[in-house]
Amino acid sequence: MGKALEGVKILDFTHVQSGPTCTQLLAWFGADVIKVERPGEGDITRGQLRDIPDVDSLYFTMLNHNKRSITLDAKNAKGKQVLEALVRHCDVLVENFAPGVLDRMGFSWERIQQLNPRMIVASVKGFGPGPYEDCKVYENVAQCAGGAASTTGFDDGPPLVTGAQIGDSGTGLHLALGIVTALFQRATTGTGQRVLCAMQDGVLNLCRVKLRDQQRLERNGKLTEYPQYPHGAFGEAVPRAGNASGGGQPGWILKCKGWETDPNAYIYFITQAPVWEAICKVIGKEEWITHPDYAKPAQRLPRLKEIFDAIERWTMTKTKFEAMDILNNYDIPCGPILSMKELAYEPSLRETGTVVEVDHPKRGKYLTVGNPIKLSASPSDVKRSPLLGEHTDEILAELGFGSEQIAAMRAEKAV
Ligand code: CAO
Repeated sequence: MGKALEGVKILDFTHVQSGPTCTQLLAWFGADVIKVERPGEGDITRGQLRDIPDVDSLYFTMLNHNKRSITLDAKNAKGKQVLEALVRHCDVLVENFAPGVLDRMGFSWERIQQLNPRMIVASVKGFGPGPYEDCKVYENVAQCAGGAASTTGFDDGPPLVTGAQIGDSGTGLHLALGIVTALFQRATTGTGQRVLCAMQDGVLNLCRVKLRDQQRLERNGKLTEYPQYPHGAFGEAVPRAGNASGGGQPGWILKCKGWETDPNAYIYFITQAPVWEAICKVIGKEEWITHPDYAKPAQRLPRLKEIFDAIERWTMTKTKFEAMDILNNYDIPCGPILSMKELAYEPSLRETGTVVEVDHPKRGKYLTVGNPIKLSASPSDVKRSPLLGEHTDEILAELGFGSEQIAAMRAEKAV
């Protein structure tokens, strides 16, 4: 069996992170992803955060696997001609330019439909229609505008952004789903459509549980599983909840042996109701199993701080891995705080292809995250990212341009 998206041709007009994460996913599933870049410069991330002089950065290489690269100047007449040929040739155009850029290039939705009525045009923008629709947006702006920052951090501190790229990579994931859905629908309608993912919307979708809590707060004036309950005050909006679990089973991050020197010697501990008895036995608090203040989940809610303090006195006597082993014997949900170093060298992640070593002609071997979505009949092989314009001639030939035309384009720096 071939790859799931074999035969699908993607005109990848994306840059930086949000768009490239989307097209990388499609490439892993077997689509032919043709990355269009500006001659001489390419995607700005090729040169950002470089760890080796004059070599494509990890920022770029880790977001652009399995793609081909063609350079063309979309503002040059010959470059435009190539872009038109690509629009006719491909099934999907994916872009994440600032609002209005594609129109200014002369590739409005109407023009694209004239060229190829089957084409799906998929866009990431910072905001959907509304007061901010013309704004440029980067990751942390989306985290702030989508509700993540106001609900992340501790109550007595400022809003916090998270290291997980929920604005960029999160929106890229949403867009990939929109694209395959539109492709699915095109199979019956025969026509393309536009797919829009606004980063604010994507972040808010991932913060759905906080909008849930906003409404619970407005109805009841308090959130009983939040650390502010019962002694702190609640305002009008969902407060920052520290490390409290977002669900119905209370959890917190607790110190483990070595926390004084190791910043990641911590474990996430969930006091799941069905294993309460086991938790009490493990930490030596058997009296809490039947005690009227602790036996039932609702009775425990006002006492969570005291409960987690007691559990922490136990976790501090174990390393996070020892605690994990013991707790898992009792099905107590918990998770070690793993550093990037630990993840990079975790053998099981290498075995599943989630962490992959890739060889690059200029940088040599480097680690990347492989496709986290595993299809049983269509596994993903991670291939290195293309050098700038590596496939220009090959793609131009596929589009039907002859060698003289290509030479003329080169002379004009159109490609
Ligand atoms: N040939 C010729 N011109 C090209 C080109 C090509 N191959 N590729 C890009 N360009 C030009 C565009 O035409 C545009 O020119 P004009 O402004 O004159 O029309 C110009 O490059 C810059 O495009 P941009 O405004 O998208 O890029 P920027 O670096 O100024 O902004 C970003 C970057 C990410 C803030 C903006 O693209 C954006 O808001 N995108 C949507 C939201 C998004 O995806 N954000 C996440 C990015 S990842 O963190």
